[in-house]
Amino acid sequence: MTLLSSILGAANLIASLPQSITNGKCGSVLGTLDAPRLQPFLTNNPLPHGYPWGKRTAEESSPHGDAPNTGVIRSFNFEIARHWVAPDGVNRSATLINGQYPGPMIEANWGDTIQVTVTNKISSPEEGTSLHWHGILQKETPWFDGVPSVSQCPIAPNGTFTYSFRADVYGTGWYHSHYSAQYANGVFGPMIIHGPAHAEYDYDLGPVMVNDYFHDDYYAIVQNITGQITVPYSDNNLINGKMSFDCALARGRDCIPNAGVSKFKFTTGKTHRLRLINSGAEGLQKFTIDNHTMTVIANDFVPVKPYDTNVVTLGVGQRTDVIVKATGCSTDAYWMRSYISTTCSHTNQSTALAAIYYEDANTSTTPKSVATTFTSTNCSNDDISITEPLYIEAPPAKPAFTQDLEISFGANETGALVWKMNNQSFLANYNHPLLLLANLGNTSYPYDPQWNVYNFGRSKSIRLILHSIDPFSHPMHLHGHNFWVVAQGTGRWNGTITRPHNPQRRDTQLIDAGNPAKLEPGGESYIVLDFIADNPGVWPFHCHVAWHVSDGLYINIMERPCDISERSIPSIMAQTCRDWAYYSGHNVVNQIDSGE
Ligand SMILES: *[C@@H]1O[C@H](CO)[C@@H](O)[C@H](O)[C@H]1NC(C)=O
Ligand SMILES: *[C@@H]1O[C@H](CO)[C@@H](O)[C@H](O)[C@H]1NC(C)=O
Ligand SMILES: *[C@@H]1O[C@H](CO)[C@@H](O)[C@H](O)[C@H]1NC(C)=O
Ligand SMILES: *[C@@H]1O[C@H](CO)[C@@H](O)[C@H](O)[C@H]1NC(C)=O
Ligand SMILES: *[C@@H]1O[C@H](CO)[C@@H](O)[C@H](O)[C@H]1NC(C)=O
Ligand SMILES: *[C@@H]1O[C@H](CO)[C@@H](O)[C@H](O)[C@H]1NC(C)=O
Ligand SMILES: *[C@@H]1O[C@H](CO)[C@@H](O)[C@H](O)[C@H]1NC(C)=O
Ligand SMILES: *[C@@H]1O[C@H](CO)[C@@H](O)[C@H](O)[C@H]1NC(C)=O
Ligand SMILES: *[C@@H]1O[C@H](CO)[C@@H](O)[C@H](O)[C@H]1NC(C)=O
Ligand SMILES: *[C@@H]1O[C@H](CO)[C@@H](O)[C@H](O)[C@H]1NC(C)=O
Ligand SMILES: *[C@@H]1O[C@H](CO)[C@@H](O)[C@H](O)[C@H]1NC(C)=O
Ligand SMILES: [Cu+2]
Repeated sequence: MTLLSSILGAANLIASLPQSITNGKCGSVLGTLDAPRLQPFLTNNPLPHGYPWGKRTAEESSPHGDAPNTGVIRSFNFEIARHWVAPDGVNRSATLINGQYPGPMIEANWGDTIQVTVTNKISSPEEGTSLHWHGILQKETPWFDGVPSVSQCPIAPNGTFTYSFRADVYGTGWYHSHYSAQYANGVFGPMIIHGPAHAEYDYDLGPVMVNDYFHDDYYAIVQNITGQITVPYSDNNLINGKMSFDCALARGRDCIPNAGVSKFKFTTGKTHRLRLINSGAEGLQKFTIDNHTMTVIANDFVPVKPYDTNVVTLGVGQRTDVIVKATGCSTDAYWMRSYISTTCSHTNQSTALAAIYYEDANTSTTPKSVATTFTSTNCSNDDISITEPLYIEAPPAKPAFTQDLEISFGANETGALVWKMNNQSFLANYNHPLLLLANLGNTSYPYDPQWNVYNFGRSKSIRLILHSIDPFSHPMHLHGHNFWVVAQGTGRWNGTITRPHNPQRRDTQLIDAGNPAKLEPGGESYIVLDFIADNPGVWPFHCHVAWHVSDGLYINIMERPCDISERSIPSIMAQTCRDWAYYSGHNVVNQIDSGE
């Protein structure tokens, strides 16, 4: 019997393993019926006009320009170390934060300061680390963006580093290690920032993290694929860190069948907010709920005018907030399903399942609902003509600078097969973070073309026209900004902008697969991204597929370098580099990939 038919056909849905073995011994309740519903905001704040953000509203305040400053600090202590866990029943050594898989939830109000003290206890073997706060703009603190070789040196083994930044956007986010592909080992978690309401709903069920899952250590995977054409197949697909596995495929590892799936509660007639996050390494997800329609209300940190769908497409790094009306009866149970697209990605077990129980349902029963059929099999996000931001904002009619970028795959000068942007693959140097060099006035690196720095000088606005002819889709993520997606499609862009007064905005967008068999102009795919250069710093723009960024699909955008040199950077940044220099001078750092 296959895994899915054994789960779907089971008499009851009682997990064979406790939460402490599947998701870590330190008290994570994510994915269990004990997970608390979230409140509209944290109340231990000053509440001018009744809200932490005062009179600001989603319709009239820019979600990325008008952040309040509440003066409230939310502190967290994160210890990163290796632990044995079995999220799907296969016992493996993972790299976890505070012993939890996924990592602890960060929750804050818009305008609060999030302060996270990270201690690197990764041992046997030791590794550097650093944490990136996906989607946070970091306008006041570009050095806390968490990218080794760009904004900081890695945190050395046994080292401690405190990130401190404003929750300058609101909605559903996540954080993850940006050191090599380390996050695929478990170094990630949800980050929820409460802001002005922009849709009505009764209950906030909190994060729903979906991710492809690999039993092997990320290091072994990267070692196997770097410089080659091999693609790794994920072993499983998880919702909030849970799913069962077919132990016949465990390749000799300890495996316990029926480890258990995540469970959620619905209340008849009520509306429920689900915060979908693709925290995977490679897999593009198609998310559905049997017999229920979803209303999309935000993409990444950008609220949108609500629209209905029966399937949500999520590239790696993307988030979508949906509202689901509980239209069933009080004793009903339904399946939530997320599929790794086998057209767009590579997996040996595509389907993740979680159970939804209505208020009077027996929470041990196996749902008997029928899967939603959907026709969206492409590797694109929803059509940008239907994803309209709630807060209206037009890009400049004519960008100050336009940069064409061509994605390709091929041999580098030493014959390794790598990903390239404009014929150059990225390779990091952990010892020389670009932001710190730029702060010292050094913005030109003629001997280091592999750093892939695009210096846009004083340009006030930038347009990136990204082309691709290779047969993969790529979720492209820009740090420090929410870009406008002014166009996407196949062939050559003809200059037409979708909804010029208010195009789609977000921080990660899929570029669909090109068709290498078709000669131009038919075979290319493209996305066109505009942003205002209002954030002096060095901002990575990269594919979020862990294996692609490992193989160099990455550039650095240097924005307003003159303003970078005027910033006063905290001395902890230089100290972290001295500590890393000491560590790397006395130990071999096996940088197997681009570094990111
Ligand atoms: C709930 O379902 C389980 C499994 O089918 C069953 O063993 C149990 O008796 C049921 N509980 C109630 C209260 O009906
Ligand atoms: C997983 O393996 C480790 C190391 O062999 C062992 O200490 C631990 O008890 C195992 N966990 C389970 C649930 O079998
Ligand atoms: C880190 O601490 C552990 C335990 O004290 C020690 O064994 C290890 O050598 C230390 N590593 C470094 C790089 O200092
Ligand atoms: C690496 O490749 C070898 C040879 O193909 C294979 O036996 C091994 O399982 C692979 N390891 C991982 C982690 O993919
Ligand atoms: C080519 O890529 C390989 C694999 O990432 C790397 O080790 C090597 O240094 C690269 N060569 C050059 C010239 O950048
Ligand atoms: C649920 O969906 C199935 C399959 O599409 C359909 O047959 C059934 O009528 C639906 N039930 C409800 C309660 O909507
Ligand atoms: C996963 O799928 C690939 C491609 O179909 C196959 O070569 C490989 O053997 C599979 N691995 C396992 C563990 O089933
Ligand atoms: C891909 O599918 C989505 C639905 O999920 C649709 O909105 C979009 O138009 C499709 N894109 C293309 C290029 O066909
Ligand atoms: C791309 O780079 C390679 C060296 O890695 C060089 O041989 C080749 O001429 C370049 N191609 C183009 C079109 O610039
Ligand atoms: C800038 O930094 C690069 C990389 O460390 C170095 O090679 C170069 O000499 C520096 N330039 C100046 C003017 O210091
Ligand atoms: C440009 O492309 C868009 C989208 O493919 C199409 O709808 C439009 O008709 C084209 N306009 C011109 C002038 O070719
Ligand atoms: Cu990619």
